[in-house]
Amino acid sequence: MSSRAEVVWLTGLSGAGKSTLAEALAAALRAHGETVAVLDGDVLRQGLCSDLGFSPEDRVENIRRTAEVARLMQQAGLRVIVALISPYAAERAAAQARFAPGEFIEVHVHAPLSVAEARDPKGLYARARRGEIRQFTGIDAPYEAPATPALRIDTSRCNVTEAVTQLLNLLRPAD
Ligand code: GGZ
Repeated sequence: MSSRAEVVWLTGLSGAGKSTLAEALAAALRAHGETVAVLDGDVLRQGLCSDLGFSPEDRVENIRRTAEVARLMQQAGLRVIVALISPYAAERAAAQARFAPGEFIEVHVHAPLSVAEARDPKGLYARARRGEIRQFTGIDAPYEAPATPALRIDTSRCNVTEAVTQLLNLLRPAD
């Protein structure tokens, strides 16, 4: 069996809770002594992916770059948690294909669109509804929900602690 820590790939709508769960899971794993990197789409888009927008082509490239960085980090011995909308099933499959079997865990962080839109922490859904932002996932750009994720967490039905417990139960203990 591989001794590399699995990559946890959190996919879901903006406002579904990916970043919150990524940071909470990272904190829990660090408390167990793991060295953890979080690759958050919102952060990556400020640097590594600052040349990319939200066209389908740019999202494909965004997912590809993120998967590649995740792979490099994982090979260097880190636990990697990805929080990326990653709306296309084919691109998530391509990301998974970069890893050995069992080393990529796809988690659908789900909230009904109405819930994600009501949270709207940055006001992006409101701007998308007003037409100020185009190609916004869930409004006028698609989100292809995973058919068979390792785990689906409905963040409208459980709290962060419960969600982290479910995530931890998926993972092998660190070597
Ligand atoms: C989706 C957008 C958009 C559009 C800006 N569509 O929830 P956030 O605000 O803080 O994080 C989201 C982030 C999405 O980046 P990703 O790299 O995860 O997307 S993808 O995997 O589809 O490439 C959101 C914000 O950027 N944002 N405009 N049009 N989200």
